[in-house]
Amino acid sequence: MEEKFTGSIAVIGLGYIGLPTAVALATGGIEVVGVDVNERIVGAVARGEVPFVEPDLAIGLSGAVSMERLTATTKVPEADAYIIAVPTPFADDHQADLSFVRSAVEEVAPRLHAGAIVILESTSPPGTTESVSRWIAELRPDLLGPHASEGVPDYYVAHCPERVLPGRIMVEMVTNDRVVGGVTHACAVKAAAIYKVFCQGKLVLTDAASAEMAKLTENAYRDVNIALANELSLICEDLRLDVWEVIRVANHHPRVNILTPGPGVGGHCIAVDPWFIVGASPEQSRLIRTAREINDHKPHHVAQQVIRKTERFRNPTVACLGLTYKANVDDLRESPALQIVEDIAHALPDLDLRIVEPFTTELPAELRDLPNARLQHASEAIEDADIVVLLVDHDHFRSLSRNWLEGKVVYDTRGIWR
Ligand code: SAJ
Repeated sequence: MEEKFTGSIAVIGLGYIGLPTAVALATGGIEVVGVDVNERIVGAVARGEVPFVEPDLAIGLSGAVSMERLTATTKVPEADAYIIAVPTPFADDHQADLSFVRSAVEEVAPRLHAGAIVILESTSPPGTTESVSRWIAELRPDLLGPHASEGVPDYYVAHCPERVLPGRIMVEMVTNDRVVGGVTHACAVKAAAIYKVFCQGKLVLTDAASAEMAKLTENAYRDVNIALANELSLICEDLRLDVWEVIRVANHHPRVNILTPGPGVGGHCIAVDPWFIVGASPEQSRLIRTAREINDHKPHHVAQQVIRKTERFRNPTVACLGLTYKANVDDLRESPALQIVEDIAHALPDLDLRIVEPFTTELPAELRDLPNARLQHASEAIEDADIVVLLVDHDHFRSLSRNWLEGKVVYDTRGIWR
């Protein structure tokens, strides 16, 4: 394996993955330039301020900025390595939208010098990294790409998917094993030298397409397992059984570990990535597609259940606790809780709807125009409520007094108040 990397690095995309990666590299002594098209994010990072909630990121960022190891800009600079960590959303047909990756490559290509490496971190369908190598070759016909020859190329390209868990990013970025997939083996070796700067886990070298597919497989594995838990919750509801009790007991088997049912699966990873597999091989992806459908249906089911519970009351007040996609993060992307609140509000426009979300100070755009929805503290919202719906298992909600729930209809989608 190559010696530790000592050159300069540009990290393109300062989101949930790009920014922590930039901070980890800068903390490891590398000169890092963070790049983003969003001037507000660039301004915040340049001042050493974190634009989103993630434990331990703020301290790392302010240290890296004050030591002048990390700077931020909207323009891609010349660097020895480029890490692309931009979003790869899916289009309406569930195919991956690679336009942000393409734009990043178009910014990088003119500045690429001989011997530089381009690493794609964004989750992508198999073949994307090789496409990046080809796109660069089209934009820079003067350079020989690694896909084109077995000889020494002018630039290197690799895929190093991130696997960090939001809420534990700064820990897992250092301790997790890291998959490093090269367009050629030399590309993987060169990329691995960069991750060696901060990664204490194993660096697992492979080819680029296997790395891409492995990343998608990891999230599909979790999605399928959560879908089993969510399907069990529907079955148990139908059979009037307590799903939490059933799972608790079943999990005493030495080879059974059923995950936790909930209001659905959100976030920008597990709710998205399995679709890239379905998009790449639609005929063969039956289980993965079904799991996605089960998890995507769950928020609508929860909303219907809440609507049914309101029928017992003349002018009910409903308190919904939590909007984010999971506990203790401020991220609303693909959030089932948000979907549920939207479903309820649209079905019952006159409902007195109280929303509690400790990680925000204002309602998101999707809910702002609803005349009867308001953001409140837990105590006020619960006090006035006839029905309390727990949607996110934030620590804040776990610590609430159970006495507050007395006399209320309680619908706990996370099973924390059993
Ligand atoms: N959820 C359940 N039941 C469970 C576990 C999770 O309903 O038993 C729900 C959560 O509430 C949330 C969603 O699933 O809505 C996803 O949450 P998560 O904590 O399982 O995962 P993410 O999306 O925050 O992060 C995942 C991780 N992937 C895996 O664990 C395989 C992380 O390691 C990846 O780096 C990340 O996706 C990513 O960026 O791909």
